[in-house]
Amino acid sequence: AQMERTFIAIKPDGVQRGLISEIIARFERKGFKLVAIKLVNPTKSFAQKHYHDLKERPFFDGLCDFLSSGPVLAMVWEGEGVIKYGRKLIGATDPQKSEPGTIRGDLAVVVGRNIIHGSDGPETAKDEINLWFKPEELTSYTSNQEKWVYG
Ligand code: DAT
Ligand code: MG
Repeated sequence: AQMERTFIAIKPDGVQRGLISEIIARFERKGFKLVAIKLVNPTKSFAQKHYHDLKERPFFDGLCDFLSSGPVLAMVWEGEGVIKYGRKLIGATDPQKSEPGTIRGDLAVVVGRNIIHGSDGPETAKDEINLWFKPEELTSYTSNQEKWVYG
């Protein structure tokens, strides 16, 4: 299998709404492997680093206030195609446009409170994992179900 890793975060709204287990379950049941997880309170300047690509957008300041408003569940998930398929599980940025069956489609209503973040490509996945996690916080292990998930 061509293993890759992606950064997934449950934003403060998802944590406060009690959706942690619901969201983790979707990645877990799919067959992806959790390799890092922690609950963190990002500062505003950290949020600005995370969202630096969006600094020219009108919603940037509010977005960074929001991300730094409470605990965020930061995770790294591993698996074949996990970057792209993780985005599929998450659904479109605007929950009004996310398909039913996706995390945002099923569990969120507005773009400013769309409960989850996922890296949008291999480069951002690498950068975001490095921003949120120290190397020693990332685990590496063989999951007992791998031979059944991948054959
Ligand atoms: P995504 O989170 O799907 O990768 P993005 O990277 O374009 O979407 O934007 C990051 C976050 O910024 C997004 O999850 C919610 C917020 N956002 C995006 N577009 C917005 C808008 N038009 N108004 C308010 N918030 C917005
Ligand atoms: Mg994005």
